[in-house]
Amino acid sequence: MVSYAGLMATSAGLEASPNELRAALADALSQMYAEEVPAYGHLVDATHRVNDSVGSGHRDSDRLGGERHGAIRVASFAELSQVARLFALYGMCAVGYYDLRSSPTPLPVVSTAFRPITAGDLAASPFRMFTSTLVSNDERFFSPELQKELEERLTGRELFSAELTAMIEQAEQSGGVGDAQRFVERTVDALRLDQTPIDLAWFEQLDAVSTVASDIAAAASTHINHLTPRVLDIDALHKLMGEEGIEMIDRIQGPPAWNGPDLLLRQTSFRALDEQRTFTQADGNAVTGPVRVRFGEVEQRGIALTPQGRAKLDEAVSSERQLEDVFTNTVEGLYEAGDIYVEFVEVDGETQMVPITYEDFLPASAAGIFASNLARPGAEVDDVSVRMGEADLLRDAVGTLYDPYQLYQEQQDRSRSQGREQQ
Ligand code: OOG
Ligand code: NI
Repeated sequence: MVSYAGLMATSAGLEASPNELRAALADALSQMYAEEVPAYGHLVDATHRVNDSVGSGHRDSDRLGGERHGAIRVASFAELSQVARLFALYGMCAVGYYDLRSSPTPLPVVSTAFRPITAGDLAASPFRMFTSTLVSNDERFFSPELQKELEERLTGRELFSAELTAMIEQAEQSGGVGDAQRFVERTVDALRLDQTPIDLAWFEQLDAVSTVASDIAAAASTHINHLTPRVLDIDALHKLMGEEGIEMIDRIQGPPAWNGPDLLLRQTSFRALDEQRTFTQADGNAVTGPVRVRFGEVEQRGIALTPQGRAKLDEAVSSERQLEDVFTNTVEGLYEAGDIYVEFVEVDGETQMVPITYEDFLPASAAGIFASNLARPGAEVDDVSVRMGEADLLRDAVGTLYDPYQLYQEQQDRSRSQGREQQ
């Protein structure tokens, strides 16, 4: 049994706000995942140690303790729309479109991230969920026979219990979720790894296409596949975890280290762990076997780049040039060059420039995100290998799909006009 201090206080009669619910969900998921994947608990502990040793001067210090993201994968756009309704009650909106089918290792999914979108809501709890949807009708991955079988097997699959579904409907009608603690618990249950036996032949058929396909579509439901705390010094964390016997992947992904402020997002992970699952064979007998579907990840978040800054970064990385060659290494210089987003904040009567933190993800493929102009339908696509039909299906499923660049730009513009009003 878990209890969430903030929610206990509000359950006396007042409805919990989406910000309170989201903070409670982040906590509850973290507790569940630490129980089920002990190395994750170790990672969170090491992250806090590194953050404490870096000190309290960081612009996001206040929110770091509870900051993390999770990831889930669903089997269809219909399932995505169920998930979107659930996350809406937690104040999480769909932001960004990532087409992972055109990445160097093509995966049969398109993704978005559910997250809070205003500075105030991010400060209250920045919890976000990277959410991928299987594109089961993409013939580059699935033969016509496999497509047919996927459709037959997945039609009618329910990700949520009847109780959670009823709570969502009730909340949408009344504007509140009622028993907040129960709502959070039922949500955690829905996102926990399901132990229903898996049809072995079906699993193997999908696994031959992609391990992502078997994880999504051979199981009875969705599950959190990793949770990622935010660390201020990922190089220190990587070293510390190695010393403490958790084998991380070798590389830190994202922009290379340089002598300027942190940009975008740098991430590293520990390998998925073997976990025993029960499979059923064609003769009805049960066998156990290992699957690798859960892992741990940690990330260091930097400043949000403008489209121009992003293009410069991608160009530097692909041509193996140092970041020092393309960027000025100060916040002021980066802003003046039009490479980053900042906020203007009044401190002791003086206007200060504070960088805006990157709240999104790095698509495995730059093509997907640059080719799609997210919030505006009918955008031109210059990469014909990326089929844009799915961007529209994803947008329809989530209701409103926000463009990350537009959100950062609006935050910057708003802070500038507020500054002017005060003068
Ligand atoms: C999601 C992978 C993406 C990240 O941090 O970039 C992600 C998945 O494996 O389902 O979480
Ligand atoms: Ni992640």
